[in-house]
Amino acid sequence: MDEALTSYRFSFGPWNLSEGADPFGPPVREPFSFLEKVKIAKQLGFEALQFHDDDAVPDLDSLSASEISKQARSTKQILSDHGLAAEFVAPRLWFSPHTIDGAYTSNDPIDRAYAIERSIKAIDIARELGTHLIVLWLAREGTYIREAKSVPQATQYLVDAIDKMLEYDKQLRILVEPKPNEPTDQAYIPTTGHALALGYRSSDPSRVGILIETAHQILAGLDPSDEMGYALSFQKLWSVHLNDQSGLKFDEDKSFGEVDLRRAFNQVRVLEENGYGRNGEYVGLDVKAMRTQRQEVSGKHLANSKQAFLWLVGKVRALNRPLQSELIKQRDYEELNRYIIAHLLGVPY
Ligand code: XUL
Ligand code: MN
Repeated sequence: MDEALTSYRFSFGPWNLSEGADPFGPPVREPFSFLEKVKIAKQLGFEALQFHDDDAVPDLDSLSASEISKQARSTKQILSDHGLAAEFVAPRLWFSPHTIDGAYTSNDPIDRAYAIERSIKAIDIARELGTHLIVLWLAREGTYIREAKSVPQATQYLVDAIDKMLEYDKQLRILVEPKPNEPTDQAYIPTTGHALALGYRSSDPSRVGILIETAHQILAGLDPSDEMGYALSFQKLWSVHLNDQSGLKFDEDKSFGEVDLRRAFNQVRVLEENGYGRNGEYVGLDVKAMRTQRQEVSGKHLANSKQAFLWLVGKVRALNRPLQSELIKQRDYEELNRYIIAHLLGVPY
């Protein structure tokens, strides 16, 4: 590989190695221990893991500050022993009874205080794991019915929460992961544009960026590569959750490229053309193993997604750029279309 070209580093979250439970049925596989997950990550050539705060420190709500740091240090030790880094920590603000009606935007001040406290704990954990990145997937910040909350008020609560985190740790960088719905009917920060604007309302916009997940963009009726390009133009694309999604339904988290190879190609193209990864950004995955996979082959969605990404990097690098430019100049997009299809299929053009 050319030295000047990006060589990508990959990450995923331990929740991506799961037991196959869905809302209609129980687990169908034995769980892997955290250590086993770390070994799988290493064996598949990943360089970092992503964390929910309680992936790193289970049951953290029942632990003291010193117990939390002790457990976080022991998680960090396992990572270091296997040559893995922690990419980010995301406070899990959607499990506790305090987050039933939202976390930062709950109507109950006690719940809002819990959300901030929990986020501060996530920051402490991130520090122990050696990362300055916090991801906010704002799972329950929205409403089931419009009349239940005030949007300007909720937006202010979100800005205030971000400001408190930025104030607590001066090295912290926050990545907002937008998603339009699920579990809420309508989320308050559904798109890249909303997330970006929220960051610019904060006390330090230079420390608020975006994580874009493929499936979330599709659920919002948007094109993932265009959204990535938009965030890149603001230098705000600090992580990605690559996966795939078949139409407008629940968040499927399918393997990258599984549904629409050309859509996957364009995501890789926009990342590659804009130097994604050169400032240390990881190519993150958020993919779910099919419920039908047996446990011993339930890591293949990770291997396949990474492989698909790398194959598509090859396709992007092998694009006939002079031909592309010429067809753009002639405005012959039908011919460009034909060339791209031939290129992706690997048939003579
Ligand atoms: C939810 C989702 C989360 C975040 C991390 O749809 O994508 O896994 O990526 O909390
Ligand atoms: Mn995600």
